[in-house]
Amino acid sequence: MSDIKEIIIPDIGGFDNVDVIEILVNIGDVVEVEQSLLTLESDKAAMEIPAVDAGKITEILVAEGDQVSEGHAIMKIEVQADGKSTVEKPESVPVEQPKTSSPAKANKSAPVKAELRNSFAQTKLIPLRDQQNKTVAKVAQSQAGDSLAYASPSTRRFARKLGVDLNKVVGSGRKNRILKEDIELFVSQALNNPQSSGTGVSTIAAPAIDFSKFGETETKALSKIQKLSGQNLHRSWVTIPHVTQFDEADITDLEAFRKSHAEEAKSQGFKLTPLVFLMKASVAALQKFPTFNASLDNSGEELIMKKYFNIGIAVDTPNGLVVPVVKDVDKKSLYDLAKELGEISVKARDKKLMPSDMQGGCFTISSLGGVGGTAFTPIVNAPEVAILGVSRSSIKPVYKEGEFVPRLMLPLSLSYDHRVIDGALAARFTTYMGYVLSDLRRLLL
Ligand code: CAO
Repeated sequence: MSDIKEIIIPDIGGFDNVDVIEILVNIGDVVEVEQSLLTLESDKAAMEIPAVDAGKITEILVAEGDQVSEGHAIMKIEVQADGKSTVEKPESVPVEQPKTSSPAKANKSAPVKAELRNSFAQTKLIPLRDQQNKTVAKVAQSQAGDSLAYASPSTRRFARKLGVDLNKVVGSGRKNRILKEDIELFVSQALNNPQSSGTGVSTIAAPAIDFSKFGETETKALSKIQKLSGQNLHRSWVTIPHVTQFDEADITDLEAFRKSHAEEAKSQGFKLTPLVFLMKASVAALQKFPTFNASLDNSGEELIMKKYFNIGIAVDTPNGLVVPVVKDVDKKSLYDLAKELGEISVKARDKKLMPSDMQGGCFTISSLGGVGGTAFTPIVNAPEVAILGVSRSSIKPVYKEGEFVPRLMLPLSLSYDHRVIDGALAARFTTYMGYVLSDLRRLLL
C-alpha cells in the first residue's frame, strides 16, 4: 500500500517569494530522506529543500523561475503507507505546524522529522555575498576557497567533488551565479589548455585574513567583467615575459591640427581626441615592424603574422575594463575612427558589446590620457604581443637648435612580449611612432 503526499516548503527562515533556481529530481526518481529536491535562491541566500520522506516523485508542481514561500506545495511523492520508508520517522517528535491556513499548508500535518527540519534551517541556508550579513564573514573565516563564491549548494558540492576552487570560476547565471555548466567549462578549459590554469608558477596559498579585526570592512562582489578580465590579465602577467619601453612623442603640431578640426567633428556629432591619431600612427608602426602585428602559435615555435590591422581599445566602464576592437584601422579615415570610437565607448559602457566586437585584435591601445599620469606598465592583451599605454600630454621644455622651446609631449609606454620582441625593436617602434606623431604628413609616406 502506498500514499501520495505533497511535499511542502518548510520554514525557510522568514524568506518569502524565493526563486526556484534548480530542480534536482525528475518525475519517477526514487529519493531518500534528506536528499535535496530543489534549490531556492533569495537575494541573501541559496538553500536546498530536502525530502522528509523516502519515496518516488510522482509530480513536480513548480518550475525553475517560479517563486515559493513557506507552505507552498512543490512536488508529490509516493510513500509506503505502512511506514516502510528507507528511514524511520520517529512518531514521538513534535512537529511545528504552519501558521497560515493555505490548503497546501494544511497538508503539513504529516509527520516530519524535527531533526531534519532543524538541520535544514541551520545548515541548508548558505548565505551569499552581502556586506551586512555577518554570517558571510563567519563563513569566510571558517572555510577556505569557495566560501564567498556565488553558487547553489549543489553546485558547490559538484565543485568540491572535482576539486575546483569556485573563486576561479566565472558565473554565467543570473547575477553572475556559478552554474554547473560553468564548472564543466572551467574543467574542460583547464584540461585542454594547461597554460591557462597550470602556469608553472607555484606559490603558497594566501592566508585567509579577517580584516575586520583591524577595523570596519565591507564585502563587495567583483563584477563579471572584472572576474573575466582579471583571469585573462593574470594569465598574461604570469605567462608573458613583459618589458615596458617608455618614450615621448612631440605632438605640438598634431594638437594644433586636431584642435583646428575639433569643431567640425563636433558638428558631425563626434569627438576628435588624440586617440584616433594614435591608432593611425600605431598602424603605420605595425606596418613598418610586422613582428608587432603577430601572435605566437600554441607550440611557441612559430609566429602567426597578421596582414590585417585591427586595434583594440581599452575602455574603462563602471563594470570594469573591456577591450572592443576597431577593425581595419588602415582603411578608415580619422573621422570614421573618431565616430566609431565614440560608438563603441557608448556600447561598452551600456554593456551592449557582443563577443564579436571584442575579437580579432592585433594590437591594443590603453589610453589614460583623459585621466592623468605620466607613465604606466600596461599588460599585454594576449595573444597579441604588444600594447601601447598612453598617458596625459604636457608642455615641456625641449632643447632644439640651441635653445629650450615649449613643446607638447605625449608619454608612451609600450609593453611587449620579450619572447617575440627584442628591446631594440621596441625602442625602434616607439621612436618611429614619435616620428610619425610629430609630423602627421609622414603617415602618407
Ligand atoms: N593627453 C591629454 N589630453 C588627452 C589625452 C592625452 N593623451 N587623451 C585624451 N585627452 C583628452 C581628450 O582630448 C578629451 O578632452 P576634451 O574633454 O577637452 O575633449 C579628454 O581628455 C577626455 O578624453 P576621453 O577619455 O573622453 O576620450 P579618448 O578618446 O581619449 O578615450 C576611451 C576614449 C574610451 C579610451 C577612454 O574614455 C577610456 O575609457 N580610457 C581608459 C582606458 C583605461 O582604463 N586604460 C587602463 C587599462 S589598464 O587597467
